[in-house]
Amino acid sequence: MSLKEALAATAYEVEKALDDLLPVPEGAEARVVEAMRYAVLGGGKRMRAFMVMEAATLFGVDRRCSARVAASVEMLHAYSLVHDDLPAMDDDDMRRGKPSCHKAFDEATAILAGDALLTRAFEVLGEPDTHSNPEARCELVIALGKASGAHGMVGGQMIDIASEGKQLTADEIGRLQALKTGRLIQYSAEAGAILGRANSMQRHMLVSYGRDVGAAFQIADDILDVEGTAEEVGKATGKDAAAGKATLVSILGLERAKMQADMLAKQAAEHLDSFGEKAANLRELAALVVARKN
Ligand code: GRG
Repeated sequence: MSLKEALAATAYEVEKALDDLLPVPEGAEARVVEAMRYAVLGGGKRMRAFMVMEAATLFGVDRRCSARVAASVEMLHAYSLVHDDLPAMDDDDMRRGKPSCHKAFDEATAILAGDALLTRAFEVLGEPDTHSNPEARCELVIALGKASGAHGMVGGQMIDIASEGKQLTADEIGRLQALKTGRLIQYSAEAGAILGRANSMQRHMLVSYGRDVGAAFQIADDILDVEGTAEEVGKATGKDAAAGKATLVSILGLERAKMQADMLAKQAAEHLDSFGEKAANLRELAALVVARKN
């Protein structure tokens, strides 16, 4: 199976898991679940989900378990996109090629849908079907909390907001991006190791892989913001420059930024040497992340 086929097959599997995990209730609260489903189903590259599933495959984890963790990560990711698109944040009308959640529903519903996606993500991780070992479930919950909270993704978003109009150094931008984007991608690889009860060296290798893929991904995203069109990317482009936001592209220039992303993707793949052929898809994914057009 080619990487493209593997990505499509995993996306299908995770879509099914998300559909099952988000049933629409009776009653007036149905609207928030409809908004959650609107935000998380039927879109996105499912790159984080693929990383969870592929990393778990290295340890022969049951795919029904890893699909639940992949679905949790996609719920958490979707929450961040819904909240990031709100008028109080980035104020974006389009996401994944369709109206953003607050445009399709309303602002209050979008806030609630984001909140409920976040909480459902943790609930799913804690449920016995996710792993027979409660210690593994606790580790999944704690690591996701660290990756997504004030010392992770939300912290990165706070730094981003607090830095508006300021000239950041390359190191400061690197830290901001490692928190805002990188930590959840890193978690996606680490979650596979947690599910597989990997030893500390294997877990460390997957964490390093996730960290470098996350950094490469963000540089590629900044490059797309400069070079991509809204049709290709599924959201407005040119936003960083319009907002006067410093990125590694604005500091290093396009060519050096591309070199840096390529270097990180190569380094990410090298962290997986000890896993041999079984990690071929994850290695190819690292290359795809920097070559992508959306
Ligand atoms: C908690 C409000 C809040 C925000 C956290 C992650 C984040 C910060 C905001 C999301 C907006 C954003 C542009 C983040 C940068 C990371 C990024 C490029 C996300 C988009 O990820 P993709 O390309 O999206 O994987 P798909 O749609 O393919 O899932």
